[in-house]
Amino acid sequence: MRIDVFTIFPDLVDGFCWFSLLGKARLTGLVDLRVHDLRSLATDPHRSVDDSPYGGGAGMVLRPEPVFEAVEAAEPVRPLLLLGPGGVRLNQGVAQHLADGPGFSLLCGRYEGVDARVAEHLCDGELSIGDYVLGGGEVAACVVVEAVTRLLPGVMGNAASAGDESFGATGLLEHPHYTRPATYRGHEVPAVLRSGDHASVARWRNAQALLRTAEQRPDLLGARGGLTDVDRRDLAEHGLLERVEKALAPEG
Ligand code: JCQ
Repeated sequence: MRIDVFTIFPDLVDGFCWFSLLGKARLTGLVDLRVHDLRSLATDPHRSVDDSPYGGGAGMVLRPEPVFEAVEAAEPVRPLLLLGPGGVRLNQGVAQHLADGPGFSLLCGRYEGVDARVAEHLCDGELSIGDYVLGGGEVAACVVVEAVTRLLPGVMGNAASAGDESFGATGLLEHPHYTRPATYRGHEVPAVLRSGDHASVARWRNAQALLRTAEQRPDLLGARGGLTDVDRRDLAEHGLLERVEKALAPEG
């Protein structure tokens, strides 16, 4: 997959994206990530990329020329998405949609905003990572690149991991995880996980995932269509059915 990122802080995005499994995926060629400096084609002595807003007001606006010229020179893979709080909200479905395609590009906004002609006449859409304002789109770009690339076949170490987890096939939060030691500061790992009974472990994990989701993110269970007969069975086996139904009741 090819990804192009346009930013005035290329080292920040490129550096982050060399770490961990994403860095490995770049080394093996699974991910062709190209980070472009918006200043590289600015020709004026100060290589400025911003200017004051027409109509007045505080702050600066990212100028159209360096952005159009950097993008046209790179011929990035489309869609080109402008990162900013006004965009389509990133979630696991959006990440999967991007992972299913041949690639995409990201433009990192900065200052008080980006000249509106960039969004209207250069970009193909806008993408947000949440309802808060950042100083610039660079951290948001790292979030999008990581969320998408880890879904690519071969990027994660274990092929099953990506589908097993929160918001994967189940649409639930994950069950709790434990590792050694079996007792830490008096807190024990649940006995079922050490029983070697894989079917029991699977039913316990489903019950725990349902409990966590019902109590912390009941909206996710609603979106999934509520409890199935199997869910009710697994919860009842562990004495959790009433607690989960209470958490899902209209009053919460
Ligand atoms: C991304 N949620 C918040 C900052 C202006 C497009 O114009 C701007 C973009 C930014 C950076 O992005 C965010 C953001 N998702 O703040 C200012």
